Amino acid sequence: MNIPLVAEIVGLEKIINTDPVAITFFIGYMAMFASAVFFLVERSTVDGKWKLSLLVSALITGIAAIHYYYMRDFYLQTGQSPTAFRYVDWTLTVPLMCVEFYLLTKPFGAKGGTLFKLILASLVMLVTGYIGETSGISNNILWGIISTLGYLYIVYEVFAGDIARLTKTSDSPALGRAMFLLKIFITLGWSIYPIGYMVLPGNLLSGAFAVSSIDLFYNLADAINKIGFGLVIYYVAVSESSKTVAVATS
Ligand SMILES: *C/C=C(C)/C=C/C=C(C)/C=C/C1=C(C)CCCC1(C)C
Repeated sequence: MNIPLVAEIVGLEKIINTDPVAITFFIGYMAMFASAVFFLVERSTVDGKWKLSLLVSALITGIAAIHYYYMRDFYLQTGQSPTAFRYVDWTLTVPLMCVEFYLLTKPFGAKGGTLFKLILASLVMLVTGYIGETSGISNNILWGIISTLGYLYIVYEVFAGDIARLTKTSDSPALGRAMFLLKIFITLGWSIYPIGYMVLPGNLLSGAFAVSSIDLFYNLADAINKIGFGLVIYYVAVSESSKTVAVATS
């Protein structure tokens, strides 16, 4: 049997009480879990074509909740979080966010090709980002730049490419408002990640922040982006569904 030493317990308690990174792992886990339950339950209150969008929101937050469950534990035991957990999570959830863009614009003519381009760009962004974070100091700026090209391509698609065009021709005010908010998420919200990356040793902002761990950036960004993104889609789904009810009863 493995009885922990008193010193170990005191150490753990100190981490939980005073380390902001540890606290954000806990909050992140609970918030993601609660959101997944919320989106799943609310699925039954929206119209047919929105049910899939809410299911995808539940998957995004649910996948993150499970990763946070493990990352939180690992962090408490070791004071670190493996880069791989983080990137496995993103490699599943960011393409699912691309699916959300596709589903939102599909009723207005989005094609599979658009989805494919978005997913490909997100994979380029994440695979090169992972190489940059794990391959050491000497090349992480270069890989970060390549990764940023993938990111900028997604921004381009949403602001000026297929997604923007379909939103414009959709004449749906709810979709217009949702896209406006989602644009804020992918520019301001998503930019937290490359900023966190640039604080890594050897990178452009190294030493600029007195934050010991890049995980603080990533935890905050994940909570904002995954839950906020899902709530925006929930908002469109609810407003579009109530429109159908209004038409049906008038
Ligand atoms: C739920 C997770 C999300 C929305 C993750 C998004 C991640 C990014 C936008 C990451 C971007 C990166 C760059 C643009 C350059 C440096 C490397 C990355 C992967 C941190």
